[in-house]
Amino acid sequence: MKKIKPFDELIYITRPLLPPLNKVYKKINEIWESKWLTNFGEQHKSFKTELKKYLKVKYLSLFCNGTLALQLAMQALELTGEVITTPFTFPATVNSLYQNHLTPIYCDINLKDFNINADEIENLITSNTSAIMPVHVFGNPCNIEKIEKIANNHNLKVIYDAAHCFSVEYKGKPIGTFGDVSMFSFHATKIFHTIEGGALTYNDEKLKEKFYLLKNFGIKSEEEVIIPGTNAKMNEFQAAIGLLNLQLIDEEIKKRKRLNEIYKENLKNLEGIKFLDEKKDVQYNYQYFPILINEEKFNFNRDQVYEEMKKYNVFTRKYFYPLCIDYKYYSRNNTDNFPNAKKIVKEILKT
Ligand code: T4K
Repeated sequence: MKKIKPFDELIYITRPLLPPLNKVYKKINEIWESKWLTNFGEQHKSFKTELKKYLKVKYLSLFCNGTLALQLAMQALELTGEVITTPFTFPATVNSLYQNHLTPIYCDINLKDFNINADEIENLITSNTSAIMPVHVFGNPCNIEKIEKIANNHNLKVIYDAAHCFSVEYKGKPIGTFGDVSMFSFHATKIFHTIEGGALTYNDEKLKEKFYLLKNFGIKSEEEVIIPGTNAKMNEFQAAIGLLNLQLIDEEIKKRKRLNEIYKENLKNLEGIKFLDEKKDVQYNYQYFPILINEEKFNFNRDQVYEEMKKYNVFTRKYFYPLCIDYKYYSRNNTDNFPNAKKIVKEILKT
């Protein structure tokens, strides 16, 4: 058998999209000239306009990161009591509920796309439930129709954690147009980024002012502070990187689509390795390529593959392990209620 040499360069799960340095210098120069570094300057204004067009959404507000955006979305929608969400996600989703003194009620995921199992949501609704917060895990849209129907029937709000979903479309509609609010993360590890950053998209104009106040200390004017907001503004440098990366994103998605095809072609006949099927009515962004490793069939378990790949300088991740097993804010609930999530966190490997 041919011996494989370790890669000379370290291969990480993700590398940030980097615009050409000369263009970055030009942008910094513009910011310097303007002497306006943060608090809704020209870069912020242009980025917001361009991004809104790109994402094809009605309303959009920018934030310094996705986590604070999510926390403030919950405040703006005035959520109370219990929120039904998924145990299979990054800690930011669930932590945001705790930050707002809301109780997460975990609904198990389905094994097909690792998203919340919409068929189980209704059983978890009580008189204390105020919202559903699904996550479109790894850029795969949830069962949107069913979730919206349940929300309408029970008068619940829906906040989608769309952190992985930049530019994704479902049945020809932009993903950010569903639910009451969707949150996008623009962290450096995301396919589209502003170093750190995030956005909320929504259809209700009334939320626009609320988001502005919540991220800007609640200041309405020089002489009026009307709510106890925080500081979650996107600064000019973040917005400038966003503008530059918007010029690169379509090419990047094409590149990742091609890589996805190459992975699939090479892994398709390996027994014990499974990857996600593409849904016909989704336009993906190909940000991640998660695989499931079935130890019995593959002869090695996920952790062994993870360690072995490190020897070749390939650094995969076990997202979202060990969250719903070890993280006390999950296990405090009865973890027997989400067997599928517990199974997937032991088999998943992201490249
Ligand atoms: N909801 C969901 C479902 C999310 O996945 C996230 C974030 C959020 C909410 C919250 O959004 P933000 O507040 O972050 O906007 C990373 C990211 O920090 C996090 O944003 C992301 N999800 C999560 C899935 O991944 P870590 O702890 O795994 O990142 P880290 O530092 O280990 O980086 C991963 C790899 O990327 C490294 O091995 C090397 C490479 N890397 C990383 C950075 C930061 C680079 O090559 N360059 C870099 O600058 O969380």
